[in-house]
Amino acid sequence: MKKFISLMLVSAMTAALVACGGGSSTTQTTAAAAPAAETTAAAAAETTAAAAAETEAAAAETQAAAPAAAAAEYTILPPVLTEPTDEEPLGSPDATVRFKVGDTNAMTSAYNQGLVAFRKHLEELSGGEMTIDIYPSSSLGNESDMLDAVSMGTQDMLVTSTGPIPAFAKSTANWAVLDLPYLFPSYESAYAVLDGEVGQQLLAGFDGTGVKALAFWENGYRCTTNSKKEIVHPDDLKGMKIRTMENKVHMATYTALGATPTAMAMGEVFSALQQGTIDGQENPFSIIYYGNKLHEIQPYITQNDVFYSPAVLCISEDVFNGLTEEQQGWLLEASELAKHEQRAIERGMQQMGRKNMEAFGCTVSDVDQAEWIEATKSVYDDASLGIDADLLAKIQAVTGAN
Ligand code: EAX
Repeated sequence: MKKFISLMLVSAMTAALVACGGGSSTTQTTAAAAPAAETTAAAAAETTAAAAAETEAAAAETQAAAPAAAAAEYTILPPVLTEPTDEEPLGSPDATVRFKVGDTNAMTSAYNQGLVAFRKHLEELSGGEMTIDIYPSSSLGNESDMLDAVSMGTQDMLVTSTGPIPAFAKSTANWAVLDLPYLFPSYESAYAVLDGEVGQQLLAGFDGTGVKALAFWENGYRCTTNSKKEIVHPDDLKGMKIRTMENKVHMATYTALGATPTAMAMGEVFSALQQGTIDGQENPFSIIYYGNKLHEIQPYITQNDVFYSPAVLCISEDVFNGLTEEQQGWLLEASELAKHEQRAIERGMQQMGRKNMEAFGCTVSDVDQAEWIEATKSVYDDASLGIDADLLAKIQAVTGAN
């Protein structure tokens, strides 16, 4: 069964690659100030081929709108529009070098489908010597505890959102810039920044902390859900208790929007929503629907895309340094290869998640984004958040946004 499932995933990816143009992926070398074409076109994208055509159209638009600033080279695979399966958490029993990887979402989530792709590459590259065992659904703890455990070497690896990173170490405090609302106007602009110089600078901030940050994966565009009423305008959030990550910038953003933010680890969110101690929360559809089934108790979902949320694949520095150079090479290569696939899986889940939640009977609302950008602008000037102005300027030079 496990073989069959991984074969399905591989063939979906191969189909996606072929649809994108003769087996090669699309590589962009320009910055993207384009609108979030994939989000608006989500409803129309029925097939991988259609999605590939859209990606190309978006790329053409991107080229036309590219600002002069230097941007990274990035690869974008078309979204994977195949429903995820419940994968086997444990890697091949024959592997002799195996790492425990923790995260906060179910096996059907974008993080774990990405980890399955990573594991496939790692097992193949190492000739079966290396693998990972996945510990999903907060089974090793919440993100900030896992980050600490990886830094102390008591846990090998994790995939985490940026949530706990600014507070993790002095040298990672500048990651707060990535949590700003409406920072990345499109997936392409996020990839151009994160796969470029700025991304490298941020990943290097982990050096010496006990954690090695391997690559930027994707959590996705975060949207608000609640149990009370339809939300279309920021004003509709007035007085609502919304769970955010334990992250100062996200909390300040929800305060600016008029809500009462309550910081909480993901593992506690479902029961807090169920008990009514909070009215709502915010996350990408891949997590709301596939990762944590929050739609079952949150009938109102607003596609307001407040934050583009990156994820990071991390390994303990001690564990990494204990590997041979060849093993380190396989690990790095697998994490880069899986990065593009994981992002494609996540983008597919954002599209499919919306449709599935509509079919489930949820009210899924769109917004006038300009209104939300205006309502959250003050967060950029909040001196208490410690946003690195130089880094912000570098990001905006690539995205073309301000
Ligand atoms: O990293 O806590 C959150 O809302 C995160 O998006 C989730 O745990 C995945």
